[in-house]
This record gives sequence, structure tokens and C-alpha cells, in this order.
Amino acid sequence: MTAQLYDLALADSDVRLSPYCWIVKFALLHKGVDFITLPLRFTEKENYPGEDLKTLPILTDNDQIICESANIIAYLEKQYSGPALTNSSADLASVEFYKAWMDTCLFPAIGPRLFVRVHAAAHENDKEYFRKTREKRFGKTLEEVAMSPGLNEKTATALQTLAAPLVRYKYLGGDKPNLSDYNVFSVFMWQRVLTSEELYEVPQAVGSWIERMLDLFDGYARGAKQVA
Ligand SMILES: N[C@@H](CCC(=O)N[C@@H](CS)C(=O)NCC(=O)O)C(=O)O
Repeated sequence: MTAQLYDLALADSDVRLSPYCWIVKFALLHKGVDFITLPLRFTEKENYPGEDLKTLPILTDNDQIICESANIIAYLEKQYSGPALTNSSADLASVEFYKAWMDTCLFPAIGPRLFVRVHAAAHENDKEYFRKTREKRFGKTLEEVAMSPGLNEKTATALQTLAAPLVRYKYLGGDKPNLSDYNVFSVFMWQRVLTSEELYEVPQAVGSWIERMLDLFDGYARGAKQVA
């Protein structure tokens, strides 16, 4: 049976930006699971496939409805025999390390420049909701968030750290991509879908890894529609 992934969409319903949805798309591709994606917008909560479900991704598969990217990953790993997303407890420990580094270093460096762009590309019905919820979360306007001081320095530091393993290894998973690659790369997909502008300098090892990630699965991510 084909799994269904509810995927966050912007004004153009073919433009899919959510980093959490990207992690799940990569995991489905990695496991070789047949899936389709169904677009949903922020404020279409009544169409989310479960009463109390308020965030995407949501996966429906084999009569199950699963929300939260980490739960979906755990489900896929258990349910499907395709290549493992993590092969050892060492891989699981690395996944935790990269997740913590994303939360403390990568998101705070790259994310602030993207929220205004999400707002600009969001569906008219979503714009007010997106601005209100995010401005409440940050305690400032989206425009002020975009102008946060020190973003270039934070990005340079975060990407230098990311380059350290990638100078020696093709992927964060070593010779082959694993869940750490998909988690970290999801942030770069969030950015890529929203803008093709070069927002900061990228170390060569990171740039080459981005190209390799875009090529995976017959260029699935490279083919993703971007905001016009
Ligand atoms: N912890 C959740 C986070 C998911 C999440 O925050 N998704 C955002 C899109 S990137 C969302 O659906 N937001 C809905 C909203 O703001 O109403 C996960 O890992 O799945």
C-alpha cells in the first residue's frame, strides 16, 4: 500500500518547505517505501488527518496515523526492512549530537533569515497566522528577526563545525548517508526551496556534500520546486 505524507505547502501548493517534512521524505526514500505527498497549509487544520494533530509531517500508512518526525522515523525503521536509517548505537548517538547542534547552532544561524521569506511565500490565508504565531514565539517582528545581529558569524561557526567531518567523509553517516545527513540537510532544503540567493559563504566540503545530497534518489531534492 502507498503511504501518504501530509506535507506543508505555501501559496503554490507544489512548493514544500518544511524541514521536518524533508527529513521524513528522505527517510521514506532511504527505506524504499512507496509514498505520495499531500499538500496542507498552516491554517487548514480541519483537513489534518487526526483531530488533535496540529503540525506536519503526518504519515498515514497501514491504517495508522503518525505525527511528529521522530515518531515517523521510528515507525519506518520498525515497519520496513529497507536499509536502516541508523546501523548502530554509535549512529544513534551521532544523531542525537547533530540534533542538539542543529537546535543550538544551525537553526539559530540560518533560520532567522528564512521566516520573512516563509511569510512572503505563504498562502494569503496563512500569512496572518504565520506572522502572529512566530512573532509571539520570538517576541519581535519577522523583519527584526531577519536583522538579528551576528548571523554571519554564527553561520560561519556552524558551517566550519559541519565541514570538519565532511572534509574526511562523504556523508555524516560515513561512506553512505544516514539519518544524521537527512536531519541536517533538511535545514538546507528549507532554505533552498525559499530562495536561490547565496545568503552566506559555504565551506567547500559542505558545498560538495550539499551537491551529493541533492543528487541522492535520482535527484529527488534537486527537483523540488522552489519559490518563483
Ligand atoms: N516536533 C515536530 C515539529 C513539526 C513542526 O513544527 N512543523 C511545522 C512546519 S515546519 C508545522 O507544522 N507548524 C504548524 C503550525 O505552525 O501551525 C516534528 O518533528 O514533526
